[in-house]
Amino acid sequence: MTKLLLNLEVAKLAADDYVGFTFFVGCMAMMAASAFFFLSMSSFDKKWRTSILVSGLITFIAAVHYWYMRDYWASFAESPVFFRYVDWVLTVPLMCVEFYLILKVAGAKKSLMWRLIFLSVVMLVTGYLGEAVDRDNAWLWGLVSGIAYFVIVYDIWFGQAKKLAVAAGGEVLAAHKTLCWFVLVGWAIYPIGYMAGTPGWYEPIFGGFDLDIVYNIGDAINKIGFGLVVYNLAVLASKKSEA
Ligand SMILES: *C/C=C(C)/C=C/C=C(C)/C=C/C1=C(C)CCCC1(C)C
Repeated sequence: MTKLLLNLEVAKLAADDYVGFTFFVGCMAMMAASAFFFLSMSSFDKKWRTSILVSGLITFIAAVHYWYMRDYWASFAESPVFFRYVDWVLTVPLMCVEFYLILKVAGAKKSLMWRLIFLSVVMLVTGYLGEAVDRDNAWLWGLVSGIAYFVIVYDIWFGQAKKLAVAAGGEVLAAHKTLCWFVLVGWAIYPIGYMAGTPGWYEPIFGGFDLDIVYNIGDAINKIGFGLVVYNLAVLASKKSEA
């Protein structure tokens, strides 16, 4: 009976619980961003609606996971590694889909999308193995994950995706470039969180950071920021086709 009552209570959030705080704010921010993307959808040209829908799905999936992660942290004061990676393995491939969707105007093929999705899944599965399954070899899994990450960076900055962006030109090229910066700089936040939260030679350098705070900041920047870049592209491109 006591247990049941406890489960129904709202968990306390201590004033100095910065991890709990970032989970809470992250959850709200993802919800707000989802409402924003979904409600704005109908104001765009048909061909941009799927891109905006995907932006909203990314923040919505994150909002649901943040709801659980916030609760998990409040209940156990432990890193919600499992929920974290389930969130990522759903949302990061959707970010790869965004690249494909905006480059479709220049004739992007599905093979480009699947290649990026495959690389992102390799990056995340190896990250999970290092963080949750085989922590003694975290540096090795992190390295493999990092290689997959660099191939993604290379592909979008210099590979086929770049060529398509150049062919599309205009605001598509500009949006592609901004998304490339998100992947190069924004996504580089995650390996810092990983090194802060797993054992390895890098501990003395990154040990002072908290894995969850770093990941939560990274998610807010990347998921909402990514979505806004696509939103901005849709605004500019829809305006143009009206004129
Ligand atoms: C919305 C969530 C996003 C954009 C998550 C991105 C995650 C990464 C780019 C993670 C990368 C990692 C490495 C490059 C090496 C260490 C292990 C990871 C999985 C943290």
